[in-house]
Amino acid sequence: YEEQYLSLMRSIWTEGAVQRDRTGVGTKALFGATMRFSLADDAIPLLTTKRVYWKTAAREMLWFLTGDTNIQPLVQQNVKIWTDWPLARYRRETGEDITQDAFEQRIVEDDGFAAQWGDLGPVYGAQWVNWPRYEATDNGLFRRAEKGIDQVSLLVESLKNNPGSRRHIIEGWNVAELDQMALPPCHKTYQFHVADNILSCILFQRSCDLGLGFAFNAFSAALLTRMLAAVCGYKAGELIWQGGDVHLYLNHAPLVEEQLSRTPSGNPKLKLLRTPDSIFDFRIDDFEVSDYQPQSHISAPVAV
Ligand code: THF
Repeated sequence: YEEQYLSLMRSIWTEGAVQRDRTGVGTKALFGATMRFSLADDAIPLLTTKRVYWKTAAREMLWFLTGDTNIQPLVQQNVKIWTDWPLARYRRETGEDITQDAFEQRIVEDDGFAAQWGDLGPVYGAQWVNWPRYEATDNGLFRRAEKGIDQVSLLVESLKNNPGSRRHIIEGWNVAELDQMALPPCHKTYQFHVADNILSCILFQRSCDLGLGFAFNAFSAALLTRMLAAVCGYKAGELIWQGGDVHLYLNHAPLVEEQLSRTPSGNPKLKLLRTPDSIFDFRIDDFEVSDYQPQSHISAPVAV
């Protein structure tokens, strides 16, 4: 299954068009790609050609499900993959030349500081479980309703009660709020499908950092599918991954060259050790990865 990934990486590296992107780093990109990963018998798309810190991705997914958009609970768990964006804003707006470590320490220790500087705006979690609704007031104006739409709960209900539906969707692309987000959602649409008691997922991401983010995005979507299948009493079938602008950052050349020289090794498995009643009650210890003997980690800078 990992050959699909390596072959997409090779195509982009050899045939991709050089793009000047938002971050200024520059990429090679192709538009429109699909990969299919089986989730049957506990199979999980976890790259073996480099070590992927899957617990970081799992913690991030659990954080999305809480609806939180502040990085504080992530940093508390030593998950630092979202720090760059609040850190860049802090440096820009205060002019202070703070290190990442010092910034993260303040985020953890000072709740007021975290509230002011740690929030990413209404990103994934906010849209997933609290998509804003508006209600009319007596004077003909509209105000934001206290409770938004919980897409995740609605999804679980529809998967259980109306499996044949073609509307099993979680959408992150709230057009009206894009300008308030630190970053508009990359993995923006998840569609689920039930056939013969088997749950599958299509993840569409508008933009994919194939060298760094993909490993997380694919594992996370597979994990979410497994969690949903367990809670709804289905088996998991397939993750179909679709990308719009799929790119390799030009400064990821060492990673790309190294990873393309490696051969996939083994078929990792993911076990859910416990199935809570609610999709919101999974904990990190409920996830166990086995048969994972990846090759060494390859570090690469993240473009902010
Ligand atoms: N921006 C860019 N340029 N790339 C991305 O992958 C990305 N994301 C999220 C939002 N914006 C993005 C952030 N997610 C890592 C992993 C996921 C991220 C950001 C960074 C990362 O650095 N991973 C390293 C180390 C992991 C660790 O420290 O645990 C790795 O080697 O995997 C994609 O959704």
